[in-house]
Amino acid sequence: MHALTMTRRSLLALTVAFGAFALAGCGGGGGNSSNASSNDRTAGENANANDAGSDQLVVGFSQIGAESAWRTAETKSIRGEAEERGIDCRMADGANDQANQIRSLRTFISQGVDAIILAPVVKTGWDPVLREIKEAGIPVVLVDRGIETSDPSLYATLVAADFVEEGRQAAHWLVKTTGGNATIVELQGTTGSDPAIDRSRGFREVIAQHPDMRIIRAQDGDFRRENGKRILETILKAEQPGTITAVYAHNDDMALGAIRAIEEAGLKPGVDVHVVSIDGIRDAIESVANGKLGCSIECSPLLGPLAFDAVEKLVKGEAVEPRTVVPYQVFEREKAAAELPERQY
Ligand code: GZL
Repeated sequence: MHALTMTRRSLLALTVAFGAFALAGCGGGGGNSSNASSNDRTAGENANANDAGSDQLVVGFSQIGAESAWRTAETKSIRGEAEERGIDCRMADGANDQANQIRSLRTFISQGVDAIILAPVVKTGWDPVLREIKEAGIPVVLVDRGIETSDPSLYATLVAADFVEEGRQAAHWLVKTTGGNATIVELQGTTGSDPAIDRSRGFREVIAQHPDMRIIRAQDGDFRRENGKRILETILKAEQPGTITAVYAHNDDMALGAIRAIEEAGLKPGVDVHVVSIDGIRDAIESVANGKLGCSIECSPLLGPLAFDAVEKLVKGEAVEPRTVVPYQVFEREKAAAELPERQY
């Protein structure tokens, strides 16, 4: 175990012990209540990351929420990997609210965790709490989404896909499929989030070279399937029949919701309206294989191994790469059909 961690944790253990004694003297209860769920400890034991003598790594994981199948797969990967490695991973579900995530990060500081994994719901507003984490000497690994910061030293590394490239790939497929002529609805991810900003940017960069590719509606669906359906229903009712010929969704969940709306409007997805999205979740691969979803650009959620490789290096004081770009693949019909039997998520 890293010497720094031992010192910090022992010091914290002593402080908590003294504090509890003092509180008990005042009739208070000691310990920190925390909304960070832990695999095997009660709130009272959460007062500090670990007994001073234990050498089990304790990692605080601030997860965005559970808005999509992709998110569920990511959570499973990170928790599963911690289990594999015998790491006490305490996940706090942010319910897609940055204020919740910031509160959980402060709980992790008070618990004296050895490292923090953060999936930041939006790009901005993290510097103050990241400075507090840095002052506490706790390394931070960003997964899945990046942030804007005035001080890049506030986190050690970012493990995420290249969202701009994903947007470009989606546009290339749509240009190829429609011959460069489409009237497009864009279903956007959470406003202010790294993937929503960059998937929009990459897509627009490519279609700007094709004057007959026009985005006539763009709306935030928060990466949720029910929103994709609701937004498309409204737009199909508002526009003249045949106006909308393509949908670009920032994730598969919204695309699959949109496909439901297209069919309920009596239209044929893949014929009347071409749909392209990003993630590569199993439901989407199935939909591509049966010709409803046209293409899904994979953005792997299986980030657990990479995240904990970085954590284990950092707690030993070893250097890590500042950025790991998670590779993608493009699933069109034939490749999707071949992939289905093996699909992990
Ligand atoms: C991408 C991730 C996005 C997925 C969505 O790394 O942040 O959030 O594309 C998820 O499905 O909700």
